[in-house]
Amino acid sequence: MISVICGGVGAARFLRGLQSIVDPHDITAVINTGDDVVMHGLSISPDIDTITYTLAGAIDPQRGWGLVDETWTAMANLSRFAAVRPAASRAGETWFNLGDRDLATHLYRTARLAEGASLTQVTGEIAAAWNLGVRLLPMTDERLETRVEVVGEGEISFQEYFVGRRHSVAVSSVRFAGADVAVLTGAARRSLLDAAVVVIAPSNPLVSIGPIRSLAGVDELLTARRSSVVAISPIINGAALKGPADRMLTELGYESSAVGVARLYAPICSTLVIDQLDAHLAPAIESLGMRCIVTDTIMSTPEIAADLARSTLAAAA
Ligand code: FO1
Repeated sequence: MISVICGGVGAARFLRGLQSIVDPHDITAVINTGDDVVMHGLSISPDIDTITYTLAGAIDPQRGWGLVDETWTAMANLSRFAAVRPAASRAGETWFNLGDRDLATHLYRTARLAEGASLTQVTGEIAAAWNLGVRLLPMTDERLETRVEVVGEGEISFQEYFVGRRHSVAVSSVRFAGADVAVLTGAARRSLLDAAVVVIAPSNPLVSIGPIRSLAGVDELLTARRSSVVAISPIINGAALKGPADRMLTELGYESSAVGVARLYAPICSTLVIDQLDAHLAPAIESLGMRCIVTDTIMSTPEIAADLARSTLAAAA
């Protein structure tokens, strides 16, 4: 059994590679829910959605989120109400795009949560509806919300930062509201304890992996089994392939490099997989007490993702 600690796009591509080389039923994904947001009264879990759609082969390949062949009729029709919406109202907002096909997922999730189902149950049902073999688990069934302090603006939600501001504003701090109350689910805990190998996917260490690590006991659990925890650096040649991880690391006082990632993960993880472009950083990473594996980590094709998964599992063996 392999347990993968996941954010969104990078994790989804890694899982797609992994499920092509091992039985998908032997893979569990423990997924960040700090990005979750309520829009139009609908419960949206972006990282769970991205992983579900990617593993189903239904993700939009250009955007990296949402469904392929999407239409946007519902969104377009919301603009009718812009002129009549009272100033203080958030009804009918259109800055966060929900495609017509994607809406079905959020309608189903919201209705099941309202019936009293847990996010773990609903995520399993949605994964089953897409015939996924990989087991998808939200990190928690409680609300934990990633909040971002933007320079000159104050605190906003993660999606207001990521989508609303196109993550192009400087950040001075990040916090995980509710982390003192939210708990890692029992299923996620068992997966992280029982797996032969735990992989930390190439996701943003601060706002994708960070929320999972903020849950009580997670760092302790990983530290206790550190020798079989392997991470893949999402930073290549000093930059993130997608998203704001590089700028965020710098803005929050970390180094935007595979070495910076190694410093964050050294207490919980024995091995870091880095890209060939960063091969010269291997000695600096090893001096932190980690093994360093150098390979191609840019998952531009399913074959490269499969090779990366193979190297990652070999590194853990
Ligand atoms: N990302 C965007 O950049 N713009 C959007 O309008 C947007 C809508 C959206 C709707 C549903 C969903 O599941 C994901 C969506 N995402 C959108 C992606 C998502 O917000 C981010 O990629 C992640 O939160 C970062 O991991």
